Amino acid sequence: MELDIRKWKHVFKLDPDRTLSDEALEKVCQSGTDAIMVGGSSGVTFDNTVDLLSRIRRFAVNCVLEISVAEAIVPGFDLYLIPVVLNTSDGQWITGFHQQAIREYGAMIDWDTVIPEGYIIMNEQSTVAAVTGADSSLDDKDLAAYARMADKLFRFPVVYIEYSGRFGNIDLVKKASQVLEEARLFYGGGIDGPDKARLAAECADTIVVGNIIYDDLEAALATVEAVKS
Ligand code: 1GP
Repeated sequence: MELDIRKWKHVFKLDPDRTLSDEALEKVCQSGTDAIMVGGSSGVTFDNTVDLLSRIRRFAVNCVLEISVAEAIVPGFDLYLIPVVLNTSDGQWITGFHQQAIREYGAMIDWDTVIPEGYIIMNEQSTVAAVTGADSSLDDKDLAAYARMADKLFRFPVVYIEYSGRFGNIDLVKKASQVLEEARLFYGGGIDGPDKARLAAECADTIVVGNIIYDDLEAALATVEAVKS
């Protein structure tokens, strides 16, 4: 198991608020993916996060939490990914919630396990865009500027281009990827099988596969092989 995110090509994102059978979870965890990311945009609680973590821990796979609400910060994950939404004017999603969580738990945090993500939300119809008030009407230059800002100004180790629920404009993603020098590019959104997985992996370092796990498990599993072979 490689805990170095710079080596990850493929990640499955599981939503604690959705139901997955034990059999499906076993296939996801044993698929050869580099990590399971636990996270969601709504309905994430401490209890459903603990429950999912304990089920995933039956398998030898990296398991990381992408934090969306402070109440659902559960100890015991390998890493904690902290989204900082760049394309919102709502400061709560940039520093507000983060400051409150650090005020509460700052002294207890093992900072070696914390990875900030410069988050750029590109699907205006997604739950995450609605929740964070993101302005997703970005052209190629806007997106590249956010990516460069994340990389060079804030030095985020990860830039996450999030199209959650819809496959993105790969030309835009490619242009953003070209300006990155240090940061890893995570891409997520609408990957529903091996073809889109390959397309996204052509410009992103790491692809994140979510929804399709719940809709078509075999197609989801095929995305691993597509980007690893
Ligand atoms: C969502 O980026 C992930 O946060 C994956 O997106 O659910 O559309 O695969 P999908």
